[in-house]
Amino acid sequence: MDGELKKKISALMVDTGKAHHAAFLATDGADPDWPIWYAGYLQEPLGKLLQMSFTKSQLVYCLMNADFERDALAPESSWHAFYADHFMGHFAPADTPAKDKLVLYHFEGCPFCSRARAAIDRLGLEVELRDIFADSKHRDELVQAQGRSTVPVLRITSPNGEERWMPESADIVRYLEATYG
Ligand SMILES: N[C@@H](CCC(=O)N[C@@H](CS)C(=O)NCC(=O)O)C(=O)O
Repeated sequence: MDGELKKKISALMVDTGKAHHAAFLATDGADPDWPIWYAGYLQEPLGKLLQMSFTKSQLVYCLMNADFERDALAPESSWHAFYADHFMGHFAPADTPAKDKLVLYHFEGCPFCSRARAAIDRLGLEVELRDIFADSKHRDELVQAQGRSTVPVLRITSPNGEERWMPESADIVRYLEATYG
């Protein structure tokens, strides 16, 4: 997670806490509806830090969740750091987006395969090459999935394990260019 962003959100929480206390001085900060007040104060600056827009209701919901979770899981923790973690866990973009795993079934002397390999090189992609003549296991996998051994075929496995098999060199090149170009 982004340490700088966490520091900024944490500081914003401290600031919000102070402003709330000043607004509710008469009750020494006591305010049963504090999430509503916090949501109004946080809406704009938190949206800027996380680069997204929130409705007040979303913030009220998140603040209440953070409060329940902290009480249940880490009552001794620093509240502002806990809230910062909570907001980042739910809303900050991941540092590295999950990537599809790419495997190309091919063989050396195949002109259609060399088109696909050239696109992979041009785009600097990490693709596992499986030569169907160098290892009969690769050929068997391909026939099992496609019902025939025509190459090239690109196997795309998404982070959730979903698999897609793409034959046709022109389709493969188009797909790679469109996705990674
Ligand atoms: N239209 C296909 C043609 C692929 C093709 O003909 N591949 C040849 C090798 S260059 C092949 O695998 N032939 C053996 C077979 O079809 O089993 C493409 O562009 O990918």
